[in-house]
Amino acid sequence: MKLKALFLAASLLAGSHALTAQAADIQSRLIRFGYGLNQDSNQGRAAKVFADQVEKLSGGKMKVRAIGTAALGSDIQMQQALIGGAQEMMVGSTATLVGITREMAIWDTPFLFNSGEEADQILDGKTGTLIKDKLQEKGMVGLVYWENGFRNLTNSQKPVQTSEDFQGLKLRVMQNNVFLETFRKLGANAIPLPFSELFTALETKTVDGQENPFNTILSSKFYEVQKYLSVTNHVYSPWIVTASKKWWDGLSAAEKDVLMKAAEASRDYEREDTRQEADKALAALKEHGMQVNVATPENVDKMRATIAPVNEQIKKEVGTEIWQAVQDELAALRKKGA
Ligand code: KDG
Repeated sequence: MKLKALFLAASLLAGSHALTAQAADIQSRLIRFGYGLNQDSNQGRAAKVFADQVEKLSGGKMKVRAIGTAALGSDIQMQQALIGGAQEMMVGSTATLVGITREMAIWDTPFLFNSGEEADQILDGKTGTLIKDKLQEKGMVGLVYWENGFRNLTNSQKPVQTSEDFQGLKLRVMQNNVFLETFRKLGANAIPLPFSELFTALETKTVDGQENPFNTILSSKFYEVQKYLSVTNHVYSPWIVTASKKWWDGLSAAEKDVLMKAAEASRDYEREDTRQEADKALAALKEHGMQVNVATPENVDKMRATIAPVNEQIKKEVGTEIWQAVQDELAALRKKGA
């Protein structure tokens, strides 16, 4: 009994020394964390969880100012601010990162994932981590992936039931060649725009439509300027939480540990929160008057066939090794029945 009590006292003492030491390695810091959606969105809620976790784990020394609605700039502008060291952190689309790390284009592959759970396994697995870590070569540090979600089409002109219905539709896409090519192949007039300009472009009919997960369509109130919603689930979009490498390299091991633990907690919260909201968002969009049609399996198959050549473009962009690694990891998962 005495040995156990001694052991317990020693470990508590060691633990408190570790905390004291760690606290000594943690400086008072203010971290600007930029994002593009509004604070009531799934992205905004998770940014607050990240901020709260950082403050808690650092004993109040590290404070995160989460700044939404692209107030610090578009995804691409914030990426440049991180690389230059003018901003500490952000969360944004992997799709807009392909100009910095071309391997991120693998996540733009239409119909790559069948479920969020599958996506989690691949993104958090060997190849997802390898691609995330490639950001460091370009001045950014990838911490964790969040879920943006499965993307669906909205427009103000007509229900889109078949591939033919895309003809002539002025469709906003993210600033990314794969999305541009995918919707051009479907016959749409694809127009790349930053997310921050999207609502106005829809409102002024500069574009007829756009594609985003139900969560974003709801939180950004696109239902106010879009009548038709076509459920296509044509691609699963990740977000990724990143830091400026210039800033990150100046942090102590203890400070990096705080940020990583907070990022992982925010990832787990965000995925759960996003999925719960997505289930309810479709019903909410109908209540807001959107006319919803679900693409039939035959029409999805026709879409897949029409855009299949895009896969060759992605394979060239990311390299055969990464392309095949993701295909093999998915096959192994599906064999296990993930
Ligand atoms: O900051 C907004 C981005 O997170 C962006 O990815 C949202 O999916 C999006 C889009 O369509 O731009």
